[in-house]
Amino acid sequence: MEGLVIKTAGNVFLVKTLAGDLHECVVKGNFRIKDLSSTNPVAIGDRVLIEKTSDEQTYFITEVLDRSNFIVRKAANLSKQLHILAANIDLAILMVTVNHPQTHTIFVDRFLATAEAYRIPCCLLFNKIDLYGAEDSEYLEALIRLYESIPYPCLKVSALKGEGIEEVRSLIRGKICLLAGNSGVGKSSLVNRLNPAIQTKVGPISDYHNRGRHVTSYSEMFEIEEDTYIIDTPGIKGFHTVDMHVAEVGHFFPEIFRTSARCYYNDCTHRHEPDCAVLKAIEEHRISQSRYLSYLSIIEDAGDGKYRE
Ligand SMILES: Nc1nc2c(ncn2[C@@H]2O[C@H](COP(=O)(O)OP(=O)(O)OP(=O)(O)O)[C@@H](O)[C@H]2O)c(=O)[nH]1
Ligand SMILES: [Mg+2]
Ligand SMILES: [Zn+2]
Repeated sequence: MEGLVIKTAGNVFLVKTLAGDLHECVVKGNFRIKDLSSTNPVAIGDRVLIEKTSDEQTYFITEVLDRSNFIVRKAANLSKQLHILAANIDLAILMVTVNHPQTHTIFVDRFLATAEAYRIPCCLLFNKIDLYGAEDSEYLEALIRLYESIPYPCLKVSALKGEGIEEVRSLIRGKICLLAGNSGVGKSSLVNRLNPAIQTKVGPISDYHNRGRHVTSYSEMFEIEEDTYIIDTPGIKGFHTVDMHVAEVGHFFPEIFRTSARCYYNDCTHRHEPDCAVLKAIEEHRISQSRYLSYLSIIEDAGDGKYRE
């Protein structure tokens, strides 16, 4: 029987079959995914085959079907192993707040570049629009102009007041979505708003630096409606690519990538090279300075082992 893994707890996996039944499953024997050294063989979002055991009590996962994509973090155990956070993501949604708490563009751009590296389509959801004064709103509109030009779809919502929620609903319909964003931006509030039966825990923002603390401490897939799931991630700490080469970083900034076709050097890194079309575009304000600074910051990380030169 084929099913979808919607929850994991230790070695037990909750699988929803195509017929809509729920079964708790365990992994059969010494089961490994080829070419991947990960601490978990099965992750939420995996499509699996399951089989009933002869005692008719438990179900075994006998096979993990090919993944269209998956996201990883480094395992906590200091080894080189990876931990698969989720698989088969149709859409990554980054929730951003201009204020309460403030989301920095460098954080947004790193997330977008990472999603590009994983080949996951991405959109931006600007939350808490009910709170913004004139200055915040002006900044918000500038951000939307910037990101829509790249282009990343942008939506404005208020999870609290319900504004923009129907647009979110049609955006996510029929998809497995990853919902990410800084702590306190309102991810759990949005999930609860989309499906009030869920009522995942929402927390107050701590006063400390107006940054919020992590209320949601594990990943889970919430069924918003039939065939529509949201994975509410606890912040996105630890969500990074483990394999971004300096020469590749530009590939994950679509506007930089497009422009780089006109750079003199094929392997131009758009820093000091002569006849660089990207540097020229920045001078002429066709590529945003803030995106370029984010690009540089990822490249500069190559030194600390997070990304490789
Ligand atoms: N004014 C306003 N407050 C909101 C909105 N959405 C969420 N909040 C509040 O922001 C705070 C944090 O919301 P959560 O939904 O817990 O945030 P989260 O992103 O899930 O946070 P973590 O689980 O820590 O990652 C709560 O006090 C919410 O009531 C909104 O649209 N407007
Ligand atoms: Mg939460
Ligand atoms: Zn260049």
